[in-house]
Amino acid sequence: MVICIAMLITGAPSAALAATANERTASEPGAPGKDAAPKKDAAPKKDAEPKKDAEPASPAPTPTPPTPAAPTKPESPGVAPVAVDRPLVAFPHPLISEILASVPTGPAGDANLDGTRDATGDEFIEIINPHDKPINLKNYRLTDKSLGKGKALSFTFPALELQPGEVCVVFNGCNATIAQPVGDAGAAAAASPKFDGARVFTMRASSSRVSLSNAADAVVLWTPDGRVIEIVRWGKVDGLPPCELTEEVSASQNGSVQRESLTGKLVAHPSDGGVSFSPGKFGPAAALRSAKPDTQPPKPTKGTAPSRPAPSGKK
Ligand SMILES: [Ca+2]
Ligand SMILES: [Ca+2]
Repeated sequence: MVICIAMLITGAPSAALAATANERTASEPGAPGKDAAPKKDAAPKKDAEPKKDAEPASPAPTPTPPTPAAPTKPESPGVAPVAVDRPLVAFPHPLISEILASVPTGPAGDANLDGTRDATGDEFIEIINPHDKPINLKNYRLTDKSLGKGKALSFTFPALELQPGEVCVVFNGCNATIAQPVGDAGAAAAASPKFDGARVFTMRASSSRVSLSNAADAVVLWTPDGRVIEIVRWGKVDGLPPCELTEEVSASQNGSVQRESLTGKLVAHPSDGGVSFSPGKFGPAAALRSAKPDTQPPKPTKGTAPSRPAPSGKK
């Protein structure tokens, strides 16, 4: 009675009281009303019975724990496979691995080892074969930002098969007398022991104006059919064609930029005893050179390598 009166007299508190009342009723055993209705809904035990009948026919799916994946790591890898990521350029294109545009001053700048430091003649572009198969450089072309127009820097390779990981250096060559063996646009030469066994070329630049600008320029690599496949640029350069592999490097180098790995960026060459370039030498490619694709076992596929050896008897 008291509760009823309160509900009638007050507004908001009545709701609270009502709620309390409802809760009380709901929790009270045997209370009629709401409890009855849900029971009706849940009541149909008939549904459960057919299930019983069906049980023998199709036993309830036992929650089968997924078979734990067998460890994919080989326990004892005999020979460590050469881990080579997908090259930055598609096969069969070469990849620029180092550029020396800013020749250091003094004797330390004699990159082509002809005994004289020359701001133009000692410039070089180093390329490698980043693939696991040989490539041929015939008619690939290197230019600067002028894209080979006019009397600007341009060098077209003669036929030369580069083995996987093999390095090739193209010196500007202006006023230079580079030690043999050295090739040019007419013909390639044998590997040069003076340059870490690389294939060495000279552009035979006819003038010191045919050179790479220290402040702003680009090295552009062209395919034999005239497509641009790689651009390395520095400083403010306009008019370069679009190219998927366009890399911007710092213009202010007193030395070269070299790739930090086969698939890495071009970064300032570490200064090794005061020498901040390394024509013909590209350490990361050594792994490719030592790999012998023909005799290598099939490359393990990431994550899916079977742990059990395949049956060897059956064909
Ligand atoms: Ca020199
Ligand atoms: Ca190098």
